[in-house]
Amino acid sequence: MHPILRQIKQMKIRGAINIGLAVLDYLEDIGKNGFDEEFRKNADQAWKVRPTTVVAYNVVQAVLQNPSMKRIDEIRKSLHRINDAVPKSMCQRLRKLGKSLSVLTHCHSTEFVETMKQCKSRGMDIEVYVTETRPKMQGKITARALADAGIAVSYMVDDAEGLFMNDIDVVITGSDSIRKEGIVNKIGTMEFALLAKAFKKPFLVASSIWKIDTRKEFQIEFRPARELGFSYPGVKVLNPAFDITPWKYVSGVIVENGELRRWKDANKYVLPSGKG
Ligand code: RUB
Repeated sequence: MHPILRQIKQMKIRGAINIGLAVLDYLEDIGKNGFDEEFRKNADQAWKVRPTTVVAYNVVQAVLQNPSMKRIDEIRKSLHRINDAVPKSMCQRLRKLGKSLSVLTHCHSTEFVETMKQCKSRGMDIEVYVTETRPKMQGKITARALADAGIAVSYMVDDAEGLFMNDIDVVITGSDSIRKEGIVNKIGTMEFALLAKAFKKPFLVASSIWKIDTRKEFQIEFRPARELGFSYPGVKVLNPAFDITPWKYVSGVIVENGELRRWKDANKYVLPSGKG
């Protein structure tokens, strides 16, 4: 396996946009041998390494439309712009909720962390609760990044979210894919959304038009059982990496130039890959 794809598989590179950027590095590397049939075949393998995360798929489709180094570079610039545009939109949305906000999040999303930094730089008073996110503990990445940015942050076990639901103003997560069935994100996200609904708190998602998923076939990635650190004869260990939050629990999905409240709203956007 190509070293970049191996790093994606082993989650040394992770998070939807980072995976998309790494896939572009991979395409650039294999493109050095030319953009022929072999390139097309190998390009199509890239998104299958972590199949749930649609950015990788959309990036591959966009490059395959017109494969060249220039095209790869254009797409790279477009992905980099997300981490500026989406946090800006998200901050404007959050400002409507108040100047001082207590936020609950799950896992690690670059878009979420950048949003919190933007809000702070605009003078908002932000406090974040983050869950550890078993079994890979990506909550630690979020907690460290926020603390390093001078944002008040508390770290807690995954099942503590219900206890703090009364104390927070809004739940925000990242997203891997926006689909007809709902929002695909780290396993556990659906519980956050359900609790938010029960406690009448908004559930917002930081996303991007690159995450709109129009693939008919879709699979939730199941990772190796060994990541859970438990085995016993007769016990089947399940390790799904993502879940799907139905649209009825979602208050808004923030993308570059707007907000989606239902799947139908995705029709307004032509995907950069040309599909959609
Ligand atoms: C990460 C995860 C993130 C999204 C969005 O899962 O679910 O919320 O990928 O990330 P994993 P970003 O750790 O399994 O990749 O905002 O960085 O695109």
